[in-house]
Amino acid sequence: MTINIAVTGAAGQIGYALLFRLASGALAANQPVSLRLLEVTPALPALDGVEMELRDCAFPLLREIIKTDDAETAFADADVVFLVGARPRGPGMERKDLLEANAAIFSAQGKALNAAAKKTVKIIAVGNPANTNCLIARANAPDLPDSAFSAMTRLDHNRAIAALADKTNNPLSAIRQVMIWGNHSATQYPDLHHASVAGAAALSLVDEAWYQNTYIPEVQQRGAAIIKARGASSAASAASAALDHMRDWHNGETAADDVLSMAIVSSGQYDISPGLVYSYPVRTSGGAATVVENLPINDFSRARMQASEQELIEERDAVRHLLP
Ligand code: NAX
Repeated sequence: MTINIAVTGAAGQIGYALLFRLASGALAANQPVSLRLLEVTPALPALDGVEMELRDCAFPLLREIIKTDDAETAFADADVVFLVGARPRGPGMERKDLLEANAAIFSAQGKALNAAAKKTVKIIAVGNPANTNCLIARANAPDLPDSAFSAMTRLDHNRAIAALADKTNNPLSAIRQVMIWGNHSATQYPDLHHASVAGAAALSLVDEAWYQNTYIPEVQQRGAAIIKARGASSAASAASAALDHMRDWHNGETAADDVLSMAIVSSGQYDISPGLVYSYPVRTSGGAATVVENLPINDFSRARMQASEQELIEERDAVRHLLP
């Protein structure tokens, strides 16, 4: 059966890195793909060019490309939705202005998802501020379950694994149970207290000062470092992480000795305020993502988890007047 995949912001740089992999069948092996691409009206000509390139790849699984500036058309019968398009911070824009501009976009898209997507849809918010954009879309889609919504911290998770493998001189496959808590922002908490490297506790292999003063800030600030080096924000790695997130959720089975990081609608796990879109350690199975509960949390971790929660509460409160 064809999988209907909607991508917003499809003519942007993450879109450009994501669409070709989706069209090649990287999300669901051997499943025919219908791509539904949403853009703002002025970007539709650029999207025509992307469509030409997609067609020129002659991907055998790519059965249909729909380009539109209408959200309901893009989300009609969607199985999987990548909410990538968002308003970037413009000159002189305050954080609050940015939150409000995105609240308008994600309210409208939440309503369109509610009206048009399959009830079994899986949605990932990538566009920033990703967690709060997801919360806004969720609030505007009363007929969809909480479990339909997620926001991306998989790029942070992948960065955290890669940095630990590098530091300990081990292959990526030796790393287990690295996790990101909280917001996809500089308050995110990359937690190594449960992580292992080739079976040994990660924190027994690295210096505590390195973990606290180098590793944590480097993972938190990796996006800024890439902008500084490349003159543009992460695109290929972000697209790759979005694909990892959705592939594992859609039809992956997380190993019993590992976790993934995914921001989901909290139902209060680890005493986080219910309703916030908060990144947790999860395992996926049978198309569902479940928070890994009952991990012991020490004071160091608790303080960082709460600081990120506090930031998410402030973001939510800044747009509360726009929520239904
Ligand atoms: P670009 O500016 O290249 O592309 C964004 C595209 O979205 C543009 O083509 C724009 O026309 C479109 N767009 C804007 N409003 C729209 C709307 N209402 N409906 C449909 N399309 C709309 O940005 P890009 O580099 O692709 O990044 C996209 C988003 O991902 C940004 O918000 C960025 O901050 C965010 N990121 C999130 C990451 C994460 O880990 N969660 C990491 C990477 C990235 O920074």
